Amino acid sequence: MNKHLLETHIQIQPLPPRSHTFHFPTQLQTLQSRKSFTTKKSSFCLSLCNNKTNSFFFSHVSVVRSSVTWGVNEVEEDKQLVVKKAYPFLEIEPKWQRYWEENRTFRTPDEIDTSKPKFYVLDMFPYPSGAGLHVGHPLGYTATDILARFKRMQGYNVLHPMGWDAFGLPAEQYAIQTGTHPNITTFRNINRFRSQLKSLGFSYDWDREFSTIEPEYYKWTQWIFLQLLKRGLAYQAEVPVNWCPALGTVLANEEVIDGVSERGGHPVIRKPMRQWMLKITAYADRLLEDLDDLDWPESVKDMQRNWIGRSDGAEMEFYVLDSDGQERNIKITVFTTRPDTIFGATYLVVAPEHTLLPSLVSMAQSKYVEEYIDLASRKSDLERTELQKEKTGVFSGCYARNPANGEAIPIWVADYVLGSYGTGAIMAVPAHDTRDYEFALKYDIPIRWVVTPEDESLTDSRSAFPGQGLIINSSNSMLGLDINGLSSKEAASKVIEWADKTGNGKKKVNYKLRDWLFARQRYWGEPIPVIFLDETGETIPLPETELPLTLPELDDFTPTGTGEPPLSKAASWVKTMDPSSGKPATRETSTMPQWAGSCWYYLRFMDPSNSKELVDKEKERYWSPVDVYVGGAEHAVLHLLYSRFWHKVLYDIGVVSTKEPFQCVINQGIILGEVQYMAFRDSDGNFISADSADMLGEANQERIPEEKVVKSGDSFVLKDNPKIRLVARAHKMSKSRGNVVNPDDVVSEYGADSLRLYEMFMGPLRDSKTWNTSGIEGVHRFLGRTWRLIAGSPSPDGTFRDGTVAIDEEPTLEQLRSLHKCIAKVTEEIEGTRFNTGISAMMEFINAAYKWDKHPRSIFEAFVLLLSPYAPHMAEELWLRLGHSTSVAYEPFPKADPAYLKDSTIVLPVQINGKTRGTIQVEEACTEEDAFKLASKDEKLSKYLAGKSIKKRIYVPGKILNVILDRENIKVGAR
Ligand code: ANZ
Repeated sequence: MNKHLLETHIQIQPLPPRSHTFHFPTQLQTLQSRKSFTTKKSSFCLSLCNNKTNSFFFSHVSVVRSSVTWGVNEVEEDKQLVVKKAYPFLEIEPKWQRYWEENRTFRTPDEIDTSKPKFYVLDMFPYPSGAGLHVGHPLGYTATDILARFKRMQGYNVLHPMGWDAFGLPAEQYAIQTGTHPNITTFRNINRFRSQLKSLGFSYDWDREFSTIEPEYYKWTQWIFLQLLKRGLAYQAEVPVNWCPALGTVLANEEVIDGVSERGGHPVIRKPMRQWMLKITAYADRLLEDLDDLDWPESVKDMQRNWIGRSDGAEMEFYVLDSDGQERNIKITVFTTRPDTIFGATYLVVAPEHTLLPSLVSMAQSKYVEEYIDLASRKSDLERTELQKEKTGVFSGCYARNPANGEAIPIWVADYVLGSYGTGAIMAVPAHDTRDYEFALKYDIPIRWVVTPEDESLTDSRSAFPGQGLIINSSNSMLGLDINGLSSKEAASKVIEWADKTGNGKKKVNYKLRDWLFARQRYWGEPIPVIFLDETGETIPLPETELPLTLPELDDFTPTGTGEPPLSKAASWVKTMDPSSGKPATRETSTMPQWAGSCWYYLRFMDPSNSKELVDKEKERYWSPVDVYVGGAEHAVLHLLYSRFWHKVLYDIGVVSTKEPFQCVINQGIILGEVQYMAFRDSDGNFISADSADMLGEANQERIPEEKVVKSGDSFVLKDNPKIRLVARAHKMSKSRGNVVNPDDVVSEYGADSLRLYEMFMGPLRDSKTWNTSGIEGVHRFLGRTWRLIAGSPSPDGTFRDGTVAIDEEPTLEQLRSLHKCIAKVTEEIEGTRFNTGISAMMEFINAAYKWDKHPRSIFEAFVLLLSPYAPHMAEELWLRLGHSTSVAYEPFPKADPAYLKDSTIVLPVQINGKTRGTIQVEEACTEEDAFKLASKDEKLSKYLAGKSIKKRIYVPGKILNVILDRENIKVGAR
């Protein structure tokens, strides 16, 4: 069991005139392991723990004259839990969650006043895994919740929904292992996720909740597929897949690790299979161009740009030669981004899967080429293109003619050229491409320099020069091509122009982006709404009226062994009939990939129960686009690119009104586990400093508990021996490291408001941060202080009374200033999604307010509203206690009054009988009476005023105070 901490609030009456030191009984200590505590304050707060019993307790202190006595009551864990917390969150949090649920406080009605502005704030909806929520989830969810609550209070119509991305591999794998139907597992997990989210007080409109596995939802996913099919954007092709012969199944990329199956470690090969593809490449340019106007992290935009990978270059034709050196009727088209280097092309390479290869290979070389092709089929594209990997290849036995200089150059087969990119063939220019250079050296192929750097000093014949420069050795008068002396750029244009004219090639734009492989040989996914006529094999899309095509019940999810998807086992479902002709037909048995359901869910939230349309047009026009979309950086490419693609198709067919789905995307950072401190020991078992331990292996490391560590300058050292430096490291939370923090535990120990506040206070939303338990204790203490300041201290038995300590009195200028500064800062920081600094502003306010004698209600009311997006449970309870009967959710968010934001103390000149005798520092809006009082107290001015009778005061606020004394006084003064 963890050592339990208790924060206890202590009030001392009467106010101690001087500081007191409290010595704790031996078994108690403060959080900082202090044995005593000194304070001048009349009330304070301590976090204490009992080292011996590890039990909870609460304590009270009383000051009798100058002696202090401690009373310590140890209590059992369960009985007094509520009493012992900084404030009664265990009572108020479930109470308000119930209230919100019963009153459907956060429901966004279907029919809304569309004259009001809208705000659509969305979380990337989770896959409900068996592990439940981890503390990383609430990071983004709290941020969006603060925005949602803030905007509601500012009068926006807010759409803040939640749902489940529920198809996917883990549920199916679990089904294979245990026989539990994925439906059961998925719903169980969803229920757990939902109740966890509710326990954190997120203001989702739960009436709009859905999951992607509901037929009412995937009906429309299937409908979109049919639209894609209609427009030629869905097609079938033979595509290589990861085939594992031993498991008899196709594997997803993530199930293949280093060429073997993750499960069982069996070899995996690439095997062509008939697959559904989506033509995302048709949208490559629009996906690229429209990125510019989005308010997304630049890094994400760049990742998308690289993924789309537009390359401007040319396709060049190389005629294949027969053994006599005569041109055959076959040409190899290569893609190059450097047409300026064509005179340096000393060989060609075709990918092992190039379709022309069989017609090129000479008899003598065919055996080697076949072996090589077999070897290459076992490697992934990534392995093949890794720069560090040694290049391999075989000679095809055949030559081609370089169109620029007429030379016969050898054709090689090498796997560093991919069949899936460009034309699957390259002109190799070893002098100017590092891969080609390495290959040419290895196989003794000529290297010809055709570009020189403009800066001659960069010339180095021991490596390739891949840069741009001035062209040399590049002229052929017979063919009419001379590019010598031109810059690379000019030369490239000239070569393209020449090639176009002579039929040797043309300009070409290529994309890295591939069409999207849209079929999975899996059970737990959306069925693809297509049938094949038994007679002719013709592909027939299901009529839209037949949707949804529901997933059949299946008890056996194991692979078929033939590569056929598990759905082929549902014989009565598979055998069907073409609804229009009545002819026997067979259903498609592959399902859609997990990405499908998450491609368009944000649209469905706008109109979740529409059975006639995917989304009602008017609703879509009002709510689109999503204003803020928050989620993990791991979705920077695929999910965001796929949904942008679908969105653009839906735009083209008039279903949506905006070109882009998500105006602003924010990636929340990762939460790493608590920092771990490692010490090193030498071979004799003695501690050695971390700087001298580089050469030691893991075996000599030892984890040191935090309490034995102190900070010294920039490093951490052993408390007992500061010469020993330690290594401090934070790791990703993982079960195997045992550093996973479960949000449920945090909620039961500190409350949801503390968790929410802590996750926002840890640091900027977008940064990665480390978990730190004392950090959560810090924000929990802040909430406790806030509570006591407004609701009052607990009675000696630890219970809190109803109501508040606020009084109905006009606030002072100082109080208004503190409040409005806080309002301005909190507002600005929420708008800038800098939630951590917003919290600091609230902490400063509470610190200032602790010094006040009186606590006007109006000040606290405004503060509670400011706090409410962050700590909504506490805010609701305090709002109620401040005398309100409705939720804070739709109360107007306080507005900062600029009048209180200026630092408005001024230096006011004071005249006595028209002569300036000194100055006083006053508030700009200071009254005449206050200014006069200050002047009378001023050391210099009091000499002129003390004991004098005043005839008149002339006060111009902000300008001057003139005091006219009685004549009598003048005489006296003159004497
Ligand atoms: C000749 C050349 C000379 C090239 C030179 C580069 C430098 P990106 O920017 O990625 O589009 N290439 C073309 N198709 C390929 C394939 N299927 N597999 C592997 N490499 C391929 O790069 C295009 C360049 O990559 C092309 O330009 C080609 O090599 C190579 F000094 O052609 B280059």
